[in-house]
Amino acid sequence: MEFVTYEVEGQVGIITINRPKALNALNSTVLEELDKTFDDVDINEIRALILTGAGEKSFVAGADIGEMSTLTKAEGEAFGKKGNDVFRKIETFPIPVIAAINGFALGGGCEISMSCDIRICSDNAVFGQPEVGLGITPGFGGTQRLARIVGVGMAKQMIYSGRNIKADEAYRIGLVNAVYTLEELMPAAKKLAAGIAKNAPIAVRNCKKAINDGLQTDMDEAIVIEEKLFGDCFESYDQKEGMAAFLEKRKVEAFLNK
Ligand code: DAK
Repeated sequence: MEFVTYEVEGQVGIITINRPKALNALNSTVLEELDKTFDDVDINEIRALILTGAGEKSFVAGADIGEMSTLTKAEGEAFGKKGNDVFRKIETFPIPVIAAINGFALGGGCEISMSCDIRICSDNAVFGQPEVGLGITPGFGGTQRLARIVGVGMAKQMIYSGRNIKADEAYRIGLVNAVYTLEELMPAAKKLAAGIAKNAPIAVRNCKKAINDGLQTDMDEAIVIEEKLFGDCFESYDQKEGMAAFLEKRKVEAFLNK
């Protein structure tokens, strides 16, 4: 691949958007390669993913403005769909995805981080939805996901003003869960991923689905969604092993994803 790399460390996969000359901006090729990379992840082996950007300056500085500048309405729609399909794939991916945000996360960069389950960032990170200054609306889910994560009032302020915010403010409003120095960011992401990877994979997967699906509906339906996914864990090897280990006062030998 030209712009995306994928490495495996134990049960953790690390996906890096690697186009540092353009601050990892998302062009069509990056989006296609990301799509293929997620398709190729072995979800029987990998239990958590980290998404990050190459270099020390930028996670993703947005969709590629050069490529977008000449799009027709139809091409703009097709580009938007390409991005939205990848972002939705990340959001609904069966295993958790941690965004390790190492610098600029603007426009599509902020949006791709919001399609991940968990966001942590370096202290040089900058977040923003500057699209209105370019004559467009956020087009990769920003108007929807930002409001769900930080609340309607703050999302409207950020989107209408197009003002960037720094890491400390992103932390204060709940856009990221933690801030680290650049050097500490990847070790922290790997530690977090390893902490997820050691738990029962079917249970973690069902938690993600329960939270995501439940948020799309009212509480009565959401509770039914949770009940079904809770029930789905039973009779699995991992459920039996997890409970047996507790009752026998020993450590879990291994969760086997079955
Ligand atoms: N696209 C293309 N190239 C970019 C880029 C981007 N978003 N951001 C940076 N680059 C390139 C620069 O052009 C420059 O390339 P060269 O001139 O060296 O060839 C190189 O990266 C380094 O950038 P700078 O020289 O500008 O670096 P600085 O440190 O001075 O500034 C910056 C860094 C991040 C503040 C600045 O580069 C910047 O403001 N970048 C643009 C940030 C931005 O506005 N991002 C939002 C893009 S809009 C849609 C779906 C989605 C979207 C739209 C439509 N549809 C449904 C159709 C999404 C839109 C967006 O994301």
